[in-house]
Amino acid sequence: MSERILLFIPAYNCQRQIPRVIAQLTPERARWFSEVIVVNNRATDNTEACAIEALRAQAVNGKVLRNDGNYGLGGSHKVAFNYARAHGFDYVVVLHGDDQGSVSDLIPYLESGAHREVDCLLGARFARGSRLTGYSLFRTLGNRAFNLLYSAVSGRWITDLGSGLNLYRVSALDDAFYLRCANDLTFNYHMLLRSIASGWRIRFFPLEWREADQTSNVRLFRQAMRVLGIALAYGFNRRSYLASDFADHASSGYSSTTVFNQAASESASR
Ligand SMILES: Nc1nc2c(ncn2[C@@H]2O[C@H](COP(=O)(O)OP(=O)(O)O)[C@@H](O)[C@H]2O)c(=O)[nH]1
Ligand SMILES: [Mg+2]
Repeated sequence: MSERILLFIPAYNCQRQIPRVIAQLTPERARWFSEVIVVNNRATDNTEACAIEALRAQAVNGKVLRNDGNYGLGGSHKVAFNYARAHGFDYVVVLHGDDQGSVSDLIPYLESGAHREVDCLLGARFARGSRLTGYSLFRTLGNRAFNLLYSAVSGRWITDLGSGLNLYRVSALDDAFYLRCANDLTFNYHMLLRSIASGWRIRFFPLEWREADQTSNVRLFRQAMRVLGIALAYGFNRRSYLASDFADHASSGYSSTTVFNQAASESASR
């Protein structure tokens, strides 16, 4: 089986956590990924240097891409999805750079071949078997309420609107509706609704999600209002929602510069 899986790590101001995320890539886990790209969304701290140092210690084909502008978390997904399509990958795995999740929660599904049966495998923080550590009750309840609302408007049972560990089949990205999803932290909400509307085969899997030294950049009230607005827009006028473009960088493209490029054989651990 010569399938090629890209591991995409979005990173923004996570200098303390990014070394731990990259350290998750022990040889047994790293062998699933043909390449790892850390997409630095113009962090203002030492995220980029920390990512490079951590990649050097791993036997992986690893790159650090620096976005040419701050495109948001959604825009960073667009950089990575475009990259996966342009470079002939079969699947792209997203693992957030702030070490809230563990790639090891996904690997059993790769081992069993579950990814070949679906268009996306979505990590679920609120499914049976999920483990939440240090996550506030307030956020848990809010997320569960939104899961119910989105399930109602989409007609599909949803156990997470967007965790930080997901897999997408690259061929499913070919109709490029992801480019019309918002560039901000609501990207995953849009992706989920559009993938349901497109008839994607979606499977949720339980994972562990931790909140320790991470500083979430989500402003809860503003985010909640946006998330509500998206659900209402979809629920009340799906056709007009699906025809809309929520991106704000659409014309400028999602260009990035490769600032570090390592072949597995060059890395320190060989
Ligand atoms: N907030 C934020 N995070 C970004 C951005 N670009 C990439 N990221 C990464 O996206 C992930 C999610 O962001 P975070 O603020 O932790 O959101 P939360 O985990 O949903 O509370 C983190 O791993 C960030 O490093 C960005 O422009 N803003
Ligand atoms: Mg986070």
